[in-house]
Amino acid sequence: MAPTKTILRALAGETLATPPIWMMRQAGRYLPEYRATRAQAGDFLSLCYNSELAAEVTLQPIRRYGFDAAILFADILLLPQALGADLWFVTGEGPRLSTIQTQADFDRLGPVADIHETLGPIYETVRILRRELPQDTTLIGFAGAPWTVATYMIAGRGTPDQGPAHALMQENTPLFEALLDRITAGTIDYLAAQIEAGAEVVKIFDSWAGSLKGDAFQKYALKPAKEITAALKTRYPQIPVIGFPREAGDNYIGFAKATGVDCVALDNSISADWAAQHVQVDGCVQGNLASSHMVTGGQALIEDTRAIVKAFSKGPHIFNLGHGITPDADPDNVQRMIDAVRAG
Ligand code: 1CP
Repeated sequence: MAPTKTILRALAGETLATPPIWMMRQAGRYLPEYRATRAQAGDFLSLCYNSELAAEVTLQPIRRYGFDAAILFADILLLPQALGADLWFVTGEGPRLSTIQTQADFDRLGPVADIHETLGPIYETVRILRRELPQDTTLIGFAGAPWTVATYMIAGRGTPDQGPAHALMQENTPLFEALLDRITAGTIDYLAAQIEAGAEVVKIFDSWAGSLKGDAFQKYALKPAKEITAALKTRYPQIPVIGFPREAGDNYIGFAKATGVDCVALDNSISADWAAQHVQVDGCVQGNLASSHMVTGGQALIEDTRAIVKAFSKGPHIFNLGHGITPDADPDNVQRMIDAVRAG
């Protein structure tokens, strides 16, 4: 049966007169209603694991803006926690994890089969959302890509250059690859469980793909994305997969074909015209608007929004930002962007 929801139609390769729209980090600190629910939950991780409240913050931007898709409220770092890493968030700084530097550190991780014990509440959030979302809103599940997740597991925190992960890759390649394999297997099971619970699309966030060059990009960004996509397609051939190899540059070219993903999400370091010519030729694209426009607004926001809609108008396209909206964004600028997209 052909899909009827606009996001699913675009993902199936249809060119729509108006692109459907959602926004990375659409549930987040720029919204006063999110801040209120987060305060009620206590802290960020308690919010992720409280299915009722996590569903509530997922629904908030749908109620406010009527986006065409909702993205499950969770975090890419829940999988490492489910695999046995310690995880906590330092207010004002970001995530902290126990580090993986040695074989002994790796050996302390648990088996993939055990992840569902920790992640059960996330699947419950998905089930609540499928009941409560408007009929025409698509529910997107997600996970981090193995490389991006590994950068946090190795360093124990976010790093500007992913130095510790690159160092382990050089100095102990077998250990690095064993970790990547463990995360890949966990990601397949995690996304499969999200699909079983009701996710209609899944997205793989490789936020740090841009620091992998040449052969390393092939081995550690492209290959795991291909493995995850192939495993999911075997079990759920009708579920579309979105890949986001952020800042991949020329490696965006051919990424969809090489991995089997149905859509490639684009950051804003490349031009929409370039991406239309080199990436959209292979299928649906998503993204590209600089998230800084959500802070600064004005005529530049309207012009860039229109330019992206126009550049991608000859093929399948889902409107989105090039990266997550930031806490200092003005919620009114989000409405201005949506109006500019829908006004055509
Ligand atoms: O204080 C808060 O309320 C926490 C801020 C926050 C939020 C709203 C974090 C901490 N995670 C999230 C939710 C989140 N994270 C979603 C939910 C759905 C939505 O988009 O609305 C998603 C998809 C993510 C994915 C995520 N988490 C990524 C990949 C996408 C990206 O932004 O590049 C990454 C790298 C993370 C790690 C993470 N989680 C949170 C922070 C601050 C970070 C980045 C840490 C760092 O690198 O320093």
